[in-house]
Amino acid sequence: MPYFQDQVRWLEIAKECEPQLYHNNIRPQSLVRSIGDPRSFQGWRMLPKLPPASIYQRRLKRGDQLILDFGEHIVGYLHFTLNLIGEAMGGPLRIKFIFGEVPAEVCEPFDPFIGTLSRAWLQDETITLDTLPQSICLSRRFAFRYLKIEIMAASFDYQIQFSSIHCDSVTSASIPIEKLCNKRIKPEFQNLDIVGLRTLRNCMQTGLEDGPKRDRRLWIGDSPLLARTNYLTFKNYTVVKRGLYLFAGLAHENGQLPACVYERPVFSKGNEFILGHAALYTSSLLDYAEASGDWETARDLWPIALKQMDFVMEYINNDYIFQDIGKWWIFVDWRPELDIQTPMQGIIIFSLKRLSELAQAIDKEAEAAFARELINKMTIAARERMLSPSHNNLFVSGSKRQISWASQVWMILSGVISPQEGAILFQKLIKRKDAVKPATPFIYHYAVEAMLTCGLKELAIELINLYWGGMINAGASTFWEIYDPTDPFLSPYANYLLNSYCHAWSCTPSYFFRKWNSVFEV
Ligand code: RAM
Repeated sequence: MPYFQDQVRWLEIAKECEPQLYHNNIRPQSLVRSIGDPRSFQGWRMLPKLPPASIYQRRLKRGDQLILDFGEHIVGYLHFTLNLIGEAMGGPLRIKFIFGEVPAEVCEPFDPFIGTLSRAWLQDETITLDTLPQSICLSRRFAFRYLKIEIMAASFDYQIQFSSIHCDSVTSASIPIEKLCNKRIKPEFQNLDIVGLRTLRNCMQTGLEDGPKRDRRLWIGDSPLLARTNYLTFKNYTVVKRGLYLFAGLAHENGQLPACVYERPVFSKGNEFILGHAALYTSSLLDYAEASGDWETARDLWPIALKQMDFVMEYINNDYIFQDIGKWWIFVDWRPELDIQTPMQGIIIFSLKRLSELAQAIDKEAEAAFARELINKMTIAARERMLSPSHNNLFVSGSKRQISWASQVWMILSGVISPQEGAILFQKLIKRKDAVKPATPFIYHYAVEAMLTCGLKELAIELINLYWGGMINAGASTFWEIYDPTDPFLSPYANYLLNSYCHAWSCTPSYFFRKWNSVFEV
């Protein structure tokens, strides 16, 4: 039984909002050679070897392999034509395609496999052909920059030769990124902008995907970041609306918003529930209405935004402090040692404030009246119990009184302290070697946002250059799911090859360059 009587209608709206896909043929830019180099990201780099024409001159036999570089990260379908060199095929041809977002994926063996997610996320595909010539399109969509082709088996009496290879790339972003680049920003940020826009473009499919390699679905926590960047760049409001309705229409039987949703083969949901991310839905809804002017959607989906606060309340103890009672998944960052109490206190205060703002905008103040008192009490409690004089007046979290970036950032963004106080806090934080640092662009995004809110322009610029710029220096043409400058192999999934190297929650430099344009323009 659906919890909300409108769920079926909501799914109908999600269906109507399916965006058109735009296609573009992308050809390989060069034939490259991989070089093992401990100074390169994850130990590998590519040397441009030969111009693209040489791909079509090579005659290949059993055991041969090629690595093609498409020049930048793309998402789409591989098409190729293979010809026979020889009289006839004495035996079938077996050929393997390995797609890599980063060099290591085409240089390191996938097997024997270790990892906590499916081996099938690693992008390799083997086909067997009985006759040649043939023109083929691989049916699966791939996300890649590098393509390794291995001739696994063929009989001695023939060779093969490619006469064409291209990727039919797809996106629902209708504007070419070259047209969107913010020409007014300083030259040092131009490339960051292009990579941010490309990341978002490649994640914009018939829905917004968190990563086109993995997970190829919309996660509720990622969606506000890509939506905000989209409003200021591609301006595809319909694809965001589709996501908002999809989450609402697929609500669990107790009214909880699912943590992620799938579009195919039919609309369906994952069975997870992430408390803080569900609470932030209200903020996404308000962002959307403000950006698009579509307040009707905000009114329509108000009941589900409000309902999420029931689950939040269970986690607030009598002292108005967030207490993890262990019922649901709490995600703040991919850092296992991170204590989530203080960041969650901030996320909830922030969400309640956004709920109040939304309520005010759509005349639902009476229904959100409870939020006002809660915001005040949780704010006072945070200042009294989490701001620690014995820790140089930084916020601490949990029984071990941990100092982390996530805690300070969410205390600032939730307004528990003023921007002036936040500025002092940050100056102290950056000097603390013992503070738990973020692992993902997800939390680095909020760190930059908090710095800009506190007027710390230089610090924000430095962080963007160091973190997102660090990925570009390591070879990124799209931004990654996870990046730790001190550990290139860091992975939440016990295998860095499973990481997504085009991940939508990392596209936000392009948002900063427009939202806070005066900081970045010449
Ligand atoms: C991973 C992905 C996704 C994120 C969740 C919490 O699967 O990185 O983007 O939202 O975790």
